Amino acid sequence: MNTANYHLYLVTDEAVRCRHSLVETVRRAVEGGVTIVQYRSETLTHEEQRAQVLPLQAYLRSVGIPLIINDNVELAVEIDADGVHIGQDDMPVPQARALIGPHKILGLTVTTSEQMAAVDTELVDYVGCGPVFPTITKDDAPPPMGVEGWVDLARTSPLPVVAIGGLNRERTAAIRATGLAAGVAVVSAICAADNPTQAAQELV
Ligand code: TZP
Repeated sequence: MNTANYHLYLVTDEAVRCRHSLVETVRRAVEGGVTIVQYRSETLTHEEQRAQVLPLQAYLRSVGIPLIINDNVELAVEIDADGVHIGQDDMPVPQARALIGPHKILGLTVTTSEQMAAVDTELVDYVGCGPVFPTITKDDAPPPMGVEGWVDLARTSPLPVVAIGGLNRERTAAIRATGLAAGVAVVSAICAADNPTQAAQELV
């Protein structure tokens, strides 16, 4: 298994309008304690994504923070990103693992106990579970599972679990208090903040 520090996992998404440029937002967030970053775009073309992610990758490499690419496995391979995160309806896990090789991080979204039972721990490194709370960031997100639903799912995980979906300061504290989270992932709590450094500090 490839390991990473998932403690405060920033997901960037153009669905949330940042107050600052992408790299500046991430730079400030890393100053506040972000430990891993996922680049996520549902609307940009492959070329646009690459143009946007390359400066972000250069910055993250300079500070030793891993960069994960959401869904676009080809882009991850092309730029030699640190890993990919895929959903249940994206590229199948074996195919994604074959393309990225054994040493990159592979994350998988899991929203049901059936999906959790089916996770291949030889191929996947961590699971992302959510949305815990309602989110305005992901249009096609399933209904929120709440902290209790999240705990029920996380408890059965054979892999590190990252919580996602509507997480702010109080909700993050509630998730961390369960002792089951390897990390919490946020988009708007950091990206939409006036001060991404302070926002990240409040989630650490
Ligand atoms: N997957 C489940 S919820 C979500 C993703 C990508 C979006 C989380 O965004 P926010 O703004 O932290 O609720």
